[in-house]
Amino acid sequence: MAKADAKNVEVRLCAIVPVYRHEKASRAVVEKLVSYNLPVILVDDGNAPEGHEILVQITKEFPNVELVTHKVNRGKGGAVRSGMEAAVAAGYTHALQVDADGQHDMEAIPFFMKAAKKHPADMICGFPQYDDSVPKSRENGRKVTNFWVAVETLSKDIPDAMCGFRVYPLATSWKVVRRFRNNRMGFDIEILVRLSWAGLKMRFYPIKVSYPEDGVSNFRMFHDNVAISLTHSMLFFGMLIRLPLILARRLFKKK
Ligand SMILES: Nc1nc2c(ncn2[C@@H]2O[C@H](COP(=O)(O)OP(=O)(O)OP(=O)(O)O)[C@@H](O)[C@H]2O)c(=O)[nH]1
Ligand SMILES: [Mg+2]
Repeated sequence: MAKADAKNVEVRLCAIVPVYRHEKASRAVVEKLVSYNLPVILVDDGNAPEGHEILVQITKEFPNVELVTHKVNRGKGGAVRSGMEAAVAAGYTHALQVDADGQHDMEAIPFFMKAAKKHPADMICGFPQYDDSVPKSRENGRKVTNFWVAVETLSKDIPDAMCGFRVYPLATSWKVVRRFRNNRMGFDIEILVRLSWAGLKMRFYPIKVSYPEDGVSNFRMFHDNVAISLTHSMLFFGMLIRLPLILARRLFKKK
């Protein structure tokens, strides 16, 4: 991606916040994003009426916050997809995806904004730095995922594929997202693998992540792990089909 760092590319950045059962925690997240002058697209992913009402209130309270509503829950992937569609339609070039649960260190936002402006064609990803509050099961699940992602991309380009804090260059990402439908938890993984197949450069920067004791997690240990395993099986075969292309690109790049 030699053209990636083109100096005069105009970067119009917004934030996409998918929300399911995190309507209360999302207020602080929105407040922080707005304080950095970021327009926000909140995606209400089929929350109960009281949750929806809270999100409507937030859009009234803060400037530059748009609400996209799903009547029925679609899943995290479905929510980010709708957010991206709205961002592209509104003319944004880049989107910072942030989880609504407030687990990510929001002080890192300016750094990620700068990185996106400096490398507008690249994918800017958070590399989680957990404190002691991270559940062991989640940490181990990530290790398994990251192993499979290395196999699926035949590279170490993606050291973490699950972090919910990242900046998408929308033109490339939306083209890829339109071609697959992974509405659930496998989305975060699948999009990065597919963007890597498409030749996008991945840049990783540390982001602190903590799990508050009273935090709400939607992660369903059995259901979501099965869905993630299916995603990996499909991506593994996807890699086999693309093997000649991936190898040819590597050879060509080395010369
Ligand atoms: N799990 C889940 N999250 C959704 C859904 N729709 C939107 N989201 C949002 O997607 C983000 C990730 O959800 P979390 O429940 O925090 O999932 P996670 O971060 O992978 O899991 P934890 O590591 O346990 O926090 C949050 O902003 C949710 O509000 C959904 O249907 N299921
Ligand atoms: Mg979370």
